[in-house]
Amino acid sequence: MTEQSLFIVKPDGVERKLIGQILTRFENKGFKLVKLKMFTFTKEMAEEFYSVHNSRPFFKELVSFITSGRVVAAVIEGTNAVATTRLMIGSTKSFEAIPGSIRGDFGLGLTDNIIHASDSKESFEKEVAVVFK
Ligand code: 3AN
Repeated sequence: MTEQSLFIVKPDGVERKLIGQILTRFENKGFKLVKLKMFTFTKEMAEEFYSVHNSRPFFKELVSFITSGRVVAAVIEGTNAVATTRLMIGSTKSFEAIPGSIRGDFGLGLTDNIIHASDSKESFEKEVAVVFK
């Protein structure tokens, strides 16, 4: 089923010059890039973007990290985009992520885990509205 998803190269990924390699993986996989934007999250945007996590103990750290530098957001389109993108990014804890996944190949961090991707159609719709409004 053709659908869309969103991913964000986080400040650590931008700082480490991984934007090109990450976009290439999605293009090589067969996804079409339909929107692309480089920007810095404001605190308000970040709190809205991560609102599902606002009662978690790591919420402040998460907002502080995502607002710490420029990010690149992309909307991609293709078969099974949400689930396939989650497979491509790997587990939340980069140190446990399977080699071959983006987190598995490029990092060891948890808060600084290189990339975010929508985990459902509902998250995608909410996240697009925050980032591409
Ligand atoms: P994912 O990004 O794999 O969907 P979520 O949605 O569980 O992971 O968490 C959102 C973000 O919150 C993660 N990308 C990570 O940066 C951060 N995070 C998740 N769990 C923790 C934790 N236990 N401690 C610190 N940060 C965390």
